Amino acid sequence: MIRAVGALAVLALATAFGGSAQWHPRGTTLRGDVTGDGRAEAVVVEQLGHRCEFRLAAGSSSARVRPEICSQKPSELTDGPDPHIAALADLDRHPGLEIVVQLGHGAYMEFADIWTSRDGSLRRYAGREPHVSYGSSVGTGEHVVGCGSRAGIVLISDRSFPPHGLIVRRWYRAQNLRLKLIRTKTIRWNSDHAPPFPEFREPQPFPTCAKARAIRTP
Ligand SMILES: [Ca+2]
Repeated sequence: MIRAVGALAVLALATAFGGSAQWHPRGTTLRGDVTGDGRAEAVVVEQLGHRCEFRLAAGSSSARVRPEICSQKPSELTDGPDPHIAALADLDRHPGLEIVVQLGHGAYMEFADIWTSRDGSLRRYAGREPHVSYGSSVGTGEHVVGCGSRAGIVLISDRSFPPHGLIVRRWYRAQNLRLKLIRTKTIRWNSDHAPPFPEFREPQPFPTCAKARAIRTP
């Protein structure tokens, strides 16, 4: 009896001082072959208790993720969906799917980073953060991201709405843990209909090459 009471007291102390914080899943767990060995891993963003501490976990590998929401909009962590795994997509020509980690959102846009597995560890693509954004509004136009018709090409397009409608399509080569801009093309587009390009399909991001994606919560 005394031992049980003692254990309860230790548990109460641990809870009071935050010692009981556990890593727990945030958002949907996706499954896909991230390492390229032909077997699917469980891929998820985990949070430490209620703290602004996150990690990306894929199978037995994990890596810390530090979304800017921690410094910019920490109050949204309590009930918002950020961050989470948005999609597993085939982006480069290296075996294994890339991991699209949604980091946060604005009024109409979502922002995501790209991670991949190399030699048993998770590596973030180099370059600006976030790597991709997607969404649309009357004010800002539409911003989408998909894959090109050839393997290893990421296609990011911006569309401004009529009466001065334009579509700017940008092709990037996904190589050596970077997205490198290789081509830009601007097209006039004054129709109210969706542009006839595959990267504009839904759901975003990567409608053309996502192998698994999180179910969007309303
Ligand atoms: Ca890959």
